[in-house]
Amino acid sequence: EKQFSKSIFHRIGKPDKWEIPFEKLSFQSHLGEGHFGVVYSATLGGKPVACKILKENSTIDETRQLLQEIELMKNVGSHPNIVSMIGCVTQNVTNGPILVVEYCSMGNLLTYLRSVYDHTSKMLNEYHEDVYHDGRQLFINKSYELNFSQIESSLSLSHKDVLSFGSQIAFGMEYLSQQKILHRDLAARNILMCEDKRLKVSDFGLSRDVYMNSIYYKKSGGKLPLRWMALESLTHQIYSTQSDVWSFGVVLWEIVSFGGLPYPGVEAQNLSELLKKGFRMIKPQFCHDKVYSIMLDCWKESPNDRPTFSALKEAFDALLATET
Ligand code: ACK
Repeated sequence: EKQFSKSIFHRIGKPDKWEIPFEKLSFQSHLGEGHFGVVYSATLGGKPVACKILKENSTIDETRQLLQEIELMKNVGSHPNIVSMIGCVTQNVTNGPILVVEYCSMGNLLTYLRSVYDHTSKMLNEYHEDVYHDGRQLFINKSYELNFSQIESSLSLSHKDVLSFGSQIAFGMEYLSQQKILHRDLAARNILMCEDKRLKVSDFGLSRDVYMNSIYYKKSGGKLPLRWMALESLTHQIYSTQSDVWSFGVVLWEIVSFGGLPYPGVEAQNLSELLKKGFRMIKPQFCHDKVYSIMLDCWKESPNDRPTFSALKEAFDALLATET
């Protein structure tokens, strides 16, 4: 199968303006692994870039997926809150295609949130013996009467950061939806961070162009991000921009819970039954009411009752404007 994948690869794609000669890339370090690819940092003419390549022994299907991702990204265009494509290597390479994208120095949002959590709980534990954590939830002994702003001042994730994250992700997703692209795997692990806490929506591994249909029916199986999926995606395999909005609500929950696993204590296979009955995640301890109410709106049962990404961006910008 591998040989076949190489031969199909050689037949695919004529070089276009995106083509980068392989020699121009100097590879540096292994950044991590995604769905099916491996990500390396590299430089291109002295500029840092990130390169996505296939894992060893990739199948023909994975080769096809990476080529599909390359083609999709060529058409996405650039936006400040979307990881943009720099180019690709598809000619004269034996180990499969390479997708070259802009480098985001701070890595993914989930890792960032968890390091904020670890740093903070360590700091709090040093100063307040009655602050303890269970899983990823922080508990504070009421007798200390620590209020949110005191806690917040010791975090490197302020309420303003939360609002800015919400606005940035919604802005990037608004752009994607205007390009008629569904993400279908919007999660903190698929959002990258650059300097100054600038966020970029990434990983179009599962995304699909929607073209004429605004709703995409997924036919075949595969590993699904169950805890991020909208109710109609879980029950009827229906995906739309409004199911991406549901996932956006889960990302908000990940942010305010410092990188917690959504639906703590719930088995993923029981999720759709619970959601059908109206069960939703409770407000995380450090979450402001207004942010929680936006989350709940994203998790409305009927897709049309959920806010649009444009409305979400406006809502976060309005909340940001009230912060000084
Ligand atoms: O937290 P990370 O370093 O950020 O670990 C993951 C890993 O590769 C697998 O996706 C990192 N990564 C992916 N794309 C980029 C990029 N464009 N810039 C920097 N790091 C990236 C990601």
